Amino acid sequence: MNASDRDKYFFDLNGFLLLKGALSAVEVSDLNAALDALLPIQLGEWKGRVHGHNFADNDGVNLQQIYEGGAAFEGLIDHPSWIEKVKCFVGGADTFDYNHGPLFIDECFANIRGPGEAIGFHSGGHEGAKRTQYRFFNGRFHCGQINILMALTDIKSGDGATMVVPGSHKANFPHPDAERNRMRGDNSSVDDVEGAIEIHMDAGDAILFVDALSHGSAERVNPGERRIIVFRYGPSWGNFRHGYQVSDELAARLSPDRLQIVRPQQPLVPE
Ligand SMILES: O=C(O)CCC(=O)C(=O)O
Ligand SMILES: [Fe+2]
Repeated sequence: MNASDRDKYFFDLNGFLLLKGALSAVEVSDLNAALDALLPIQLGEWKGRVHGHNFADNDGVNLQQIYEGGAAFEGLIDHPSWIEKVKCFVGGADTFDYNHGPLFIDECFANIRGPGEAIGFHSGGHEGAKRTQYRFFNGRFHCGQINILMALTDIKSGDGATMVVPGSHKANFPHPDAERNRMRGDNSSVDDVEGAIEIHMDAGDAILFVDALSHGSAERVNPGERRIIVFRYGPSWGNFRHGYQVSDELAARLSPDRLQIVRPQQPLVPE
């Protein structure tokens, strides 16, 4: 679905959109079954081309390069619930940004998080990072990184919901509560950051957000696990965040449109 005028207004205002029912119940159950087949995974372990990884000690396990994990994940590369919106917000049509096509996925992973786990508060417009920037110029969006964060389980109060400070993609100053926490040596807690809201989701919902938005997650306090998948899209000249590469097997399986998004350029070398 294309970005509507309503999408554009609220994305510009808040830095995110909640896409209700982005994935069908069948898609959610296929994705969970495909994840079950990859789990458990240890840090540093490879399951085919899917890699066990974490960002920090307490934010759960990531299954990096999840689009390598089977057909269920391949459908997320250009999913109709978000791909046209992502193209609109990354933008760049008819400019040098489109040199190798519309998009590139620089990171995609599933994350499994249990009780006591969370991800700390990070990002914000004040950082000025080019890679993750929010930009609107001459009537068009030109964002550096648009994330699609999909819920594979219901994520409600106590489940460790994603938290955002609406509008913080345009912030010029660090959040004072984050600064206070940093001074205390605790840069992790999002729960006591004024203006941060939990985004509750049903399994199958997705959050579209520009990475410049200040965000993190509440700590999971409920038993059981929270499952999400994140795909990060930027312009086609981007590079992998972690240095993973697309396998020849995946490249051979994908349609030209999907391949363009995961590997916009073929290496150009002498025969
Ligand atoms: O785990 C979350 O809810 C937030 C994940 C996050 O920080 C991201 O996808 O950039
Ligand atoms: Fe993040």
